[in-house]
Amino acid sequence: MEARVDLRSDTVTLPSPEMRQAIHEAELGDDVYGDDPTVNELEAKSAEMLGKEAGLFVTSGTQGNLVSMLAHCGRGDQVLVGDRSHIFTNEAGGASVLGSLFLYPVKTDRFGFLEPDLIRAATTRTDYHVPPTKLLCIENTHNQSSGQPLSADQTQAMADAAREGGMTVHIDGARLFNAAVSLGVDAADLTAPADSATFCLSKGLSCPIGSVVVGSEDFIDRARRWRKMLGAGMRQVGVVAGAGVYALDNMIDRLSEDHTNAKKLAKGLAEIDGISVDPEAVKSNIVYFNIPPGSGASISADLKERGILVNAGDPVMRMVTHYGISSEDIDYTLVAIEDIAG
Ligand code: TLP
Repeated sequence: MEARVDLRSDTVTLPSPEMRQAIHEAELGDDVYGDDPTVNELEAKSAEMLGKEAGLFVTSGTQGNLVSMLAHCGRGDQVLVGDRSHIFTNEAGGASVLGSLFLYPVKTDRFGFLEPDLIRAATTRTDYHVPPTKLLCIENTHNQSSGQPLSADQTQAMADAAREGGMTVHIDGARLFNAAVSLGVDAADLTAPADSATFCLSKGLSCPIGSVVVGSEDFIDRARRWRKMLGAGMRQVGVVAGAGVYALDNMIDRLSEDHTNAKKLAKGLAEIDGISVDPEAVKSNIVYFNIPPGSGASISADLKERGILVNAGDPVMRMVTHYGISSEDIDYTLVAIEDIAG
């Protein structure tokens, strides 16, 4: 059956007709010369929305995190990351391979928070036996904690502990606007305690490509050089930046619909025998739930038969809501899962 409900990730979102129109109408120039007005607009707008001096359009969240780590640190430095962070578990060790940085995992609590005392305990400065800690990376929302949003106070507490140890602070805000919408705060409040942040356009904001890094002018200058070195000095890239500008104006408020759908999904799943999930823990657009061990491959195959796509986790499965998922899609999915797993 043709796929009709794609819950694998919010990365699968397609641009709306209006976004395609914005792409069509985007003014273009050579961005390596700084001549693409649409990219310049996107970078300036992003920086303003997140309360930083400057922005940099990058190809992906992974690239945004990588150029940020490279711009904050030097060869042989240590970066503190959450042990269940995307940077540590899903970015192919790029910071170590390409930047000679040492990633040190700090235990993440179940809400995506890194206890300040654990940050302090992991801080190294003068001992020559260990690489010096230079940077703390925080993830907001925290993907593997069911997309938990971290508040400005939590972020401040982590950042304070890092600064005591002389570190700078980066936020992997792949879904930062989901966090802001979920908490009902300005995204800039969430980035205020940090030196830099990355957010993704190509996830819940539904753009086809791209992420933006924000920080001080100096930091962005260094990140721009790293982006060039990584081969991502792009030319008439306003064709995709146009989607980003459109998204920042039009796609943020609607993220609350995705959160409502995720909550509805979690509540429905909690009613199904054999499945366990805490709907209260679902605060944005990501639902992780437990299935009977060994059943992941067959559940995902059976769902696929009914046109529902999920990644085959076992015994923990993930579903992500987004612009392409309606409330009816959630109903359809719950009926299917009840049938298959219940
Ligand atoms: N996450 C993807 C997969 O890679 C797991 C997903 O489907 O959730 N930070 C966070 C917190 C992310 O969740 C992701 C992507 C990234 C960074 C990387 O973004 P991209 O895929 O643009 O490199």
